[in-house]
Amino acid sequence: MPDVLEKLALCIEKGKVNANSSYPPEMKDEEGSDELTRKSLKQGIAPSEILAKGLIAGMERIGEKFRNNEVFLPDILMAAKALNAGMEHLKPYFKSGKVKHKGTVILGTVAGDLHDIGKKIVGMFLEGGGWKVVDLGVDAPSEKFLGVLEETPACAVGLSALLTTTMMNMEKITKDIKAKYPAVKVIVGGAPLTQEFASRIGADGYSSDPKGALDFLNTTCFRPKLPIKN
Ligand code: B1M
Repeated sequence: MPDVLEKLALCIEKGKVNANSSYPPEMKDEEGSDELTRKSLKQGIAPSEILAKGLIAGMERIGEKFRNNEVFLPDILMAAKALNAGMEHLKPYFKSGKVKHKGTVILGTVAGDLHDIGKKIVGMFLEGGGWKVVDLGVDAPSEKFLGVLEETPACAVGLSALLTTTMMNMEKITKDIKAKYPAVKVIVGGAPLTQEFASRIGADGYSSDPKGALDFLNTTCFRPKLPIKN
């Protein structure tokens, strides 16, 4: 793996945002995720590789430490800040802007849940794949999804949850959407979910990763207009 990606993953793990940030003290004056993401792009490393091997790899490491009680919430927040700084540089590469929108998808982290890093990454992939994404942010209840659907016709809704407690809220949201908008497809995802859970709550699709969510939309919701032959 390129050295710069290893350093980038370390910056995420340690919560080092940029060269000016004094946190963490042991990395004072060193480059942070801001500079290293730019450097990786300059070196010609693919944005998807920077995302997977730098940004997400670092977040997985700190997540593992959190699970083992080796770090605490403020450390996780700094890691999330560092990851967001890097993601800002990758966004333009995922939003190609050249493709005509295939349709609209509404995306949100469900009620009670404040985790949005994974959902933002899914959003970036979908935009890069030609979909218009309306991101409702975090802690979104049924009413928020229904309110937006009323104003913005969308072919699909993507729900994200990272907590075993909040994934339970997906069932009500899915049922409420299906009751009012039966044609709208609902796809769910997030670390604690499974295909079995998704099927049980009545979702149309499940994916453990952004690529799967894009594939679902492309195969289930996208109807390319065929040229009319005379
Ligand atoms: Co929290 N947290 N957290 N946390 N946090 C987890 C999820 C946890 C597993 C940590 C642990 O114990 N090891 C644990 C959940 C345990 C459980 O329920 N089983 C946990 C906990 C307990 C909590 C709190 C309750 C802690 C507390 O207060 N005591 C609290 C809850 C707050 C709340 O939501 N109400 C809390 C808070 C936070 C922070 C705010 C500090 C921060 C979130 C910051 C933010 O998002 N802006 C945070 C973080 C960062 C994490 C970990 C460390 C990392 C999550 C992450 O961003 N991963 C996480 C531990 C871990 O995952 N290792 C943890 C990187 C991201 C790229 O992956 O989000 O999985 P992920 O997204 C992936 C896939 O899941 C998928 O694609 C994404 C990209 O690859 N995907 C979809 C996601 N959504 C999708 C939707 C799709 C398709 C695919 O279709 C629509």
